[in-house]
Amino acid sequence: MVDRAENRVITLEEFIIQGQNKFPGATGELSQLLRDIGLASKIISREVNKAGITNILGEDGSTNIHGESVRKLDLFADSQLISALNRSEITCMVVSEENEGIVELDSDGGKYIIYMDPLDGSSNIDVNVSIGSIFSIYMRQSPNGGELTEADGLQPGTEQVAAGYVLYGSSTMMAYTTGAGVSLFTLDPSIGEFVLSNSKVHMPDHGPIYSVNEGSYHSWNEGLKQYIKYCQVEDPETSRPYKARYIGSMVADVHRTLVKGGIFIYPDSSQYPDGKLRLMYECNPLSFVMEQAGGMAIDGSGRILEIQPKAIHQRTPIFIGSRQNVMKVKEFIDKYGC
Ligand code: FDP
Repeated sequence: MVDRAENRVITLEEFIIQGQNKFPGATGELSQLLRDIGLASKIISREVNKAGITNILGEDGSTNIHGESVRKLDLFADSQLISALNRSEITCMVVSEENEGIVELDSDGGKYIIYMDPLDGSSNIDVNVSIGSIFSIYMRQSPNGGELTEADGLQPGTEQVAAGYVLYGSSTMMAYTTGAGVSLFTLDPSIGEFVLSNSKVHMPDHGPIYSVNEGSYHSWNEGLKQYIKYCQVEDPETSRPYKARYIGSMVADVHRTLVKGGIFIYPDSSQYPDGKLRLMYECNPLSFVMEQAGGMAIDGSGRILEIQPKAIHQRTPIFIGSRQNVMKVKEFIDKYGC
């Protein structure tokens, strides 16, 4: 966004510093963390953009802890983010989708805990479809420098101090929240900076779009089947039939939902009894962003952010998007069962 008053662009760096200055007691560490993530994602964006001309497309031959084949770009993104977080020594714990356990850091004296999915939507990497990075930031609960406890690592999403994502699409965008609204930045390749596009993202309360992998229809519960039928019925008064849009990269599907409204669903099913998507580094951060933009995110019964996690790689069903759409799907689940 051009700052009309001063008629100039505002970079991510400046915006973060302006935010920090509003809190005179702030140590600047959270700002540093956001800047580190911003820098790592610029490097990832550069590699994503030239993926076809460098030897970085394709699988690296291994599988990750979830049994999915690992792409070389996944590993590149993972190592860029970890080294950015390692450098500033303000992080005590990092959990990444790519690593089974907690990532070893050079120093564990910091006060922040990071959960991240370095490259979400990896099955889309080789076909030039939008992918993204997701991050979620918590404060440690135990005293700095001591042993980390379970209470540090397994905090509900309501305790996030910041969260966001970077979308590597037709342009690279970064959205984040620190709990006071959502800010959206676009990477301007000519100056190599994220530039503010919208400092107060507010999503539509309703949107005529549903997003779900309909190939799994027969493994869904009755409530969801009935809701999707409802979306397909013709009723101009309620803008139905809705459009179906499914990219298959959660970041890209959620970003579209944030901008245009509607709903993104990854349900529990006979194939994935607990859902497929990960609570700590996919669903919590994107739910925090969505709620801060005026939307809603539930697991079918309650708020995603209130789930008490039991494991770092835990999965959850998710129904996320415009308030009216999410409340409507809940009506169907309550009526027909989940
Ligand atoms: P992917 O398997 O390509 O990494 O996080 C997993 C994820 O992508 C999400 O980004 C995406 O929304 C979902 O899985 C797609 O799953 P389906 O292929 O089962 O639709």
